[in-house]
Amino acid sequence: SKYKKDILEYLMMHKDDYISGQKLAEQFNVSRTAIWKAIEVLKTQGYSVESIKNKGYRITSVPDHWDRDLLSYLLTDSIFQKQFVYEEVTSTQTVAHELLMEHDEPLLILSEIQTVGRGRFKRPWASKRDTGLWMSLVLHPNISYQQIATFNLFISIAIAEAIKNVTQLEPKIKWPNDVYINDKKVCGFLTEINGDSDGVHTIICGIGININHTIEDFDESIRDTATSFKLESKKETDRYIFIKALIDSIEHYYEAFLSQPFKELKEIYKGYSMIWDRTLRYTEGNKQIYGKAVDLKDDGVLVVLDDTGERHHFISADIEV
Ligand code: BTX
Repeated sequence: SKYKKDILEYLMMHKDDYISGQKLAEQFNVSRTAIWKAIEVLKTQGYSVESIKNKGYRITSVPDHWDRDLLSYLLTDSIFQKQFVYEEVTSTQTVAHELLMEHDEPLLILSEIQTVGRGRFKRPWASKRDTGLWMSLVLHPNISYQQIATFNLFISIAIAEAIKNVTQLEPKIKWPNDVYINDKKVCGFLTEINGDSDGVHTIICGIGININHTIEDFDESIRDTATSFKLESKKETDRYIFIKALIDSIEHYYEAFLSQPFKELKEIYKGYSMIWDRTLRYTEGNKQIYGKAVDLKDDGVLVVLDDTGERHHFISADIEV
């Protein structure tokens, strides 16, 4: 239906009121039949629409799959005005790399399922249907290669804060690329860049978050190490409420990333961090050590002290918890 998006937006904007078919027809200058058809489309797409005689229509619940029109309504004020929503892709990162060739503005790419979701170092990222949030964001900063080093730090605060606000759980950042809840991985993200001799011009940030997974939704291989909001909070999270909070938070911290040195957010970051005061195994390339993180430098470098008192510097490492 041509009018589904308009009517959806109107009903969402007046979520607590009943809106009559007559009123909608006048609002959009179409027939009552056209309105009725659009409401039927909403229903087939998973919206519950209450319809009361002499009062009108009201949306009582939204679908549990991603609907691009609802997303676009929620992100009306966002910098991500170009949104791409898919049923299935290999990886939203791969799609993002293709799309950015044709678009110069910020992009948001979301898919219900990824068949070849990927983590760092070509590791697989499990991306089951309807349960999580598998998303890539394309941003166009004008920054130096040196500046990009702290991007992940800002993004991880943004993710942790959104999780905390929406779920009331206690997310912890595992430097450099993950967010954990109760010592289990709930989110992984990765940042890829395009640049030239002048610096970085494109960031492609892929974020995977386990939301409504039950334990059976995870493969054996990650069942002991992965978790979801639902497993931790014992309740479903509305993915639309979460994505809205997440995008708001990311925009806020992206703005901070562009305008403030990381130094100013270091204490907030440390407050969310889970690696302090613990002896952990650090692996970077061929190098492997056991040690305790003792400092995070302003440029994002992590300082780790090993048993013998030697200091090691990491810009990115795998940490075993
Ligand atoms: P990573 O390399 O730190 O994490 C990958 C590792 O995490 C895997 O080897 C596996 O052990 C474990 N793992 C895999 N899937 C899950 C899961 N769903 N929950 C918890 N643990 C898991 C972190 O990489 C970066 C992941 C980014 C994923 C996003 S999703 C949207 C975008 N598209 C895409 O292909 N990747 C990014």
